[in-house]
Amino acid sequence: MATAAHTMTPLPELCGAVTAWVSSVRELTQPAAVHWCEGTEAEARELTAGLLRAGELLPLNAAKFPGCHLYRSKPSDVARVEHLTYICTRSQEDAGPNNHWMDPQAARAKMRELFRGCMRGRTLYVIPYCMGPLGSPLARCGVEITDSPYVVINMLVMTRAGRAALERIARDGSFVRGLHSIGELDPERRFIMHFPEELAIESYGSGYGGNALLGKKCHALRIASWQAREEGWLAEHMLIVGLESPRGETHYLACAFPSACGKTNLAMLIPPASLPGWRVFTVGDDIAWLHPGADGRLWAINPEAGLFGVVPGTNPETNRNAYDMIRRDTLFTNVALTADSQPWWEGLKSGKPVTDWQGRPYDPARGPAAHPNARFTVSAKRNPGYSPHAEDARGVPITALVFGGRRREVAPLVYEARDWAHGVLVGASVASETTAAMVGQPGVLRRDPMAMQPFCGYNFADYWQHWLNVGATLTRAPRIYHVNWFRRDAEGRFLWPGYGENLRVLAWMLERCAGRAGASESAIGQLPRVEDLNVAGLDLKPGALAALLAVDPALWRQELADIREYLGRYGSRLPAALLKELETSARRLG
Ligand code: SAT
Ligand code: MN
Repeated sequence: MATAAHTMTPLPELCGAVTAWVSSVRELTQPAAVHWCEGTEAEARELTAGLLRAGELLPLNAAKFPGCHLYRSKPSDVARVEHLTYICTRSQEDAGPNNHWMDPQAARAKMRELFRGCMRGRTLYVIPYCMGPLGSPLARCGVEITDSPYVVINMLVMTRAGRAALERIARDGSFVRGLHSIGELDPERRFIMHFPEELAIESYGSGYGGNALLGKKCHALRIASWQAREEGWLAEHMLIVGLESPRGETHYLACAFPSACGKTNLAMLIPPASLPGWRVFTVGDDIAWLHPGADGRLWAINPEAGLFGVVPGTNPETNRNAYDMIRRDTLFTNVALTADSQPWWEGLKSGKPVTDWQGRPYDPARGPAAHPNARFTVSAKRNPGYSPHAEDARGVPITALVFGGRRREVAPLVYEARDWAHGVLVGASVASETTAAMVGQPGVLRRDPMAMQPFCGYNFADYWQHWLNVGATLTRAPRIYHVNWFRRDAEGRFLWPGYGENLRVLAWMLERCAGRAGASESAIGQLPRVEDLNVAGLDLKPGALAALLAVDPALWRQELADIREYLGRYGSRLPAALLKELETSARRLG
């Protein structure tokens, strides 16, 4: 009997549409070789070995960090570049004031010139991938072409990539086309272009994360948000977490926070010892695809298969599971090194850096040892809390949706929206201080609706209308909440301990959804009273909880005026229902 290897069809013969596209890209980019990714472990090992031989990957201490490697980006290529990211729709209005826009023909022409001959002397890799469980009707596929083997080894972890994905593409008959080249890694010749009307992405000049792993933000959010509107679902920048209560009930929450605001930590939350009986399961840590189900509920899948998480701050106290998870078979990007080649980062609380993220002798005068946006890439299966339902084809049912930002004042610890339409306004009004996940000044407050400001592939006004439309189809819609873990006192100290203690807030939400927890009515929604939150065993400063739950009328009048001004930028396309909700809140504030 022939072995499987003998009978397997060569990848280029599986799907004519993919092969034709690869041929045209090959002609344009002139690579020295073409490699179709099978997606096997042996292939990943060979690619890793090649990168090690080329000196592009560095081995880490094999006794302490088996199977782990370090990659160092170019110092000018360490974060997403929103100012170079474009949505190229025929009509500029469709991209909206929230996106940079370029005419699709002009963008194609510009990119053609950049891509022409850019892979000479390099290998062109073809990565067929599936976002979501391979057998799920909710999953969607794409093909990334890249000349970066570092991108390939990331994509092999972050997505279901290889033969099985290509077989599904051949069955589906459609796929997102993502063309990527690192080019010269020159910030002056760097563009991340999206063509949602053609389900296409073209990215040139960066090798970093969201700019280059095209399955992630480019496909699973920008292009997918467009597909989702056409097909009646939502593609969101949300983690998905399952909480099993001491009663033995499991509920799932989908929570949106801007990049580097703790999504991975919340998705992998460790219950504090003073809250016995709770168990936490991770479904996803960054992206959720939410579909209305036949039962009137919202069902979620995680389109990703791995985590691309922020390293700094990870230690046994902040996130024990993440700390353990990244001690083997993990790819580190832009961390520092100890004398015995262990990875090191700020907030690790042990060890000492001798080499910084750029490979120089560590000198504190030059800034942090690890880059603040240093990342780990690791399979979701390495997470000890990975949900047994994370790969369910139909997804998991969502009990509550949570929006949050990083704000030192104004936003209380938590509040509950009055209903779905008010919840859409709450999501649309999210504001957050910028972080190291994007190029630019960190710590600047900006509007980041639904944490999707960098990721919505079309006009936010149409997106909010789509949210309202989806809500109207749900007979058992999730309740909607807003949280702020980052509120500070007058001295600038955090009022809330965060991390595992956030479970206290999530537990209140679940009790509210079950009709068991109290709240007090405020102009902006329902807030827990001090007695409604379980703070047993929590060492809060006197008055801290009251300060965390305070809604200052003067600050909120200003906040609502800012929100009105912001929403006004969307003109006549803005759904009237949002303004109506805003007026209701304003009237209640007086
Ligand atoms: O660079 S990524 O987009 O992958 C990470 C993030 O900013 O959320
Ligand atoms: Mn993210």
